[in-house]
Amino acid sequence: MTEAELSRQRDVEQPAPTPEQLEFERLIETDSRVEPTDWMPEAYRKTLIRQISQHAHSEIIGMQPEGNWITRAPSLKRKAILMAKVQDEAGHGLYLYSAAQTLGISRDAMYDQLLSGTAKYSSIFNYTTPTWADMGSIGWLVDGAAICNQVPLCRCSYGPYGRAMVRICKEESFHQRQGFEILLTLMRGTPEQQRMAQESVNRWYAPALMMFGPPDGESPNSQRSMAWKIKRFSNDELRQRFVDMLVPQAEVLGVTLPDPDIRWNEERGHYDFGVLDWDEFYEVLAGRGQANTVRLANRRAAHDDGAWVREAARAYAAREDADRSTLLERIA
Ligand code: FAQ
Repeated sequence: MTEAELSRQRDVEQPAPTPEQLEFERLIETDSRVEPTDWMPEAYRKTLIRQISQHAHSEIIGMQPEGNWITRAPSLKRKAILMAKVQDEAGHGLYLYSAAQTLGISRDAMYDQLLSGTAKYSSIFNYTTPTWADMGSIGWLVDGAAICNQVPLCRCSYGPYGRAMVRICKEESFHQRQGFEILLTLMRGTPEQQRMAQESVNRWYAPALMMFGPPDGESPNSQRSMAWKIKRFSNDELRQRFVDMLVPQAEVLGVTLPDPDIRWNEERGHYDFGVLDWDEFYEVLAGRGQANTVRLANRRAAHDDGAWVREAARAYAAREDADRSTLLERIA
């Protein structure tokens, strides 16, 4: 159902649409981009701010599980690769905060929401990373899920978000391959390394599937976001796509996906898979995951430690402004 049809269904008494509303509906229906200067319904703006800021926070908090391994990576080369990956996640967070700012929210307001614990970020980053193999699982499964979810977002109806996603997806593909390669190396190694890889995949598989969000029947935002072409596929459709992608890759790796119900369904043309433990998902969202407290505490400490950088940047910008004004006065 299109957004125009949804609105008409909600209220048949609605006044005739304004020219701005009609133009917005045309942009959505013709798969064109809505840009920051275009008129947009308040609910569309709010949905985008919600999704983009949550996404940005996820990238920033998502630096921590891997940041934990930079000093302990098994070689200089592995350290350099991991450091570059974590820096990429920081960059993704910054593009996304910038995209959200075009909708009229300040970066400080978004930081406040994150630091005060009122904002959501992806459930997956509340799981701990006790072994080196977890760097492989994050790349293969977490970045893999992120790609499945985010490639369709490159076609998001809101221009700045869609464009940010193009670059992000290119980098995520590289991240997924580096994770796959870590696991492949371990699976070609000693029995102990193989066990480490399998044990890690056992822990990350189900949480990675939960990254796509609750089942469609429990997803309050999906229908609206799909009508507005923010989301192009439902949570369950993307989860299915991800499982279909994982099964052959797991065979190449030689790992077993920890779900005895996975089997090819000829009729559907997809792999069937078992029911996930959604109680665990809602527990993590409620702040009771393995690492929610430590993730937020670390973020707050990093924010406080960075106060002098923000102060220096403000002083520098003020001096540049003053120099520019003096120059303009001289020219005038
Ligand atoms: N975790 O109605 P829906 C990455 C919330 S980036 C926490 O289905 P929607 C890169 C949802 O917000 C990973 N909360 O919601 C990386 C909503 O709450 P609200 C992040 C979740 O928006 C890799 C409520 O549940 N990616 O991995 C989750 O239509 C490695 C109801 O849900 C994105 O953010 C969850 N998993 O669909 C970085 C992609 N799922 O706001 C470092 C963009 C749902 O009403 C290392 N976002 N919720 O209070 C999206 O595609 C969508 O927002 C969904 C959720 C699919 C996440």
